[in-house]
Amino acid sequence: MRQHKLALCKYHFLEWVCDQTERNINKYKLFTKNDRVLVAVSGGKDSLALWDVLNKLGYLTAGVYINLGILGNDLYSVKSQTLAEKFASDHNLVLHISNIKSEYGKTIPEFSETNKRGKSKPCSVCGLIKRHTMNDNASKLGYDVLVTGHNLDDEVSVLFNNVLGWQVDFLRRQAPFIPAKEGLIPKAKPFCRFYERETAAYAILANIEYMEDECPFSVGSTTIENKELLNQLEHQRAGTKLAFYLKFLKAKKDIFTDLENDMYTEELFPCPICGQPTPKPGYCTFCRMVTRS
Ligand code: Q46
Ligand code: ZN
Repeated sequence: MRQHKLALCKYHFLEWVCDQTERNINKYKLFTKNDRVLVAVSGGKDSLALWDVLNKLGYLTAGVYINLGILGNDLYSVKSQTLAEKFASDHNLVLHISNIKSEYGKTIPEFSETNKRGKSKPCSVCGLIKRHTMNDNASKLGYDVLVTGHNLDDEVSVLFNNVLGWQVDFLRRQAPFIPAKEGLIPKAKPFCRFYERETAAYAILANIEYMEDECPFSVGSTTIENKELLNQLEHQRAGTKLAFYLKFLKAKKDIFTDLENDMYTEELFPCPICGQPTPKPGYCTFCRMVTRS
């Protein structure tokens, strides 16, 4: 691991990932051993590796998997659900499953065809539905925190995009921990300091069976383009991505000096249908989309 100036054997690498995760959880005050932690599981390497690490560390975890109804040539949702279920049953863990088609009447590709948000690509509709459904599951089932497997490469790609567009509100809310807000459960990213290749190495070395195929809609996405650009920078100078992210977290405290009070600047109103906050009085974007489609 050039960026850390470390060379570890399999045993010590697995141990290092667990130790570093615990450090991140404590450093960013993500949750404690008394909290009920819901892991957002996609069937991919990051979320299953995260669930495995949290389980080994003795946290009280369960998983939530959302079947998006995305098929493509490799039956993406069918295979990824099977792998998430297999991991849960092999480790004797509870996995909650939501199915977008059965709950809201349409799959992600179908929503995207009938909604202007998704006309060019379903990712925008998909992101909105996933965020809503994850939050809904976590609060209805009484979990204390929702955790996701976002790694450093994911975080840096989003950060890069937010800086390019000077998306100030998004920059304000980009953090390893987002506290609760009325209608929103706290969210945490314990893997935010791990490079993607480290989470992949963990999943392989820990013998986790994960979904290797990417979602068919991820091809040509901005996230992937950003990751390629940032990989070139990292290749020229090891540690660039980690420094970019950590220096951002430090600078944020100077830029947004009122951050301690609230991560949200705008006034928010509860949606009369789902109760989740929305910037304008009335139905939230999710409920408008689902009731109209
Ligand atoms: S699952 Fe959904 Fe991703 Fe597929 S449709 Fe796009 S957002 S790429 S993480
Ligand atoms: Zn709503």
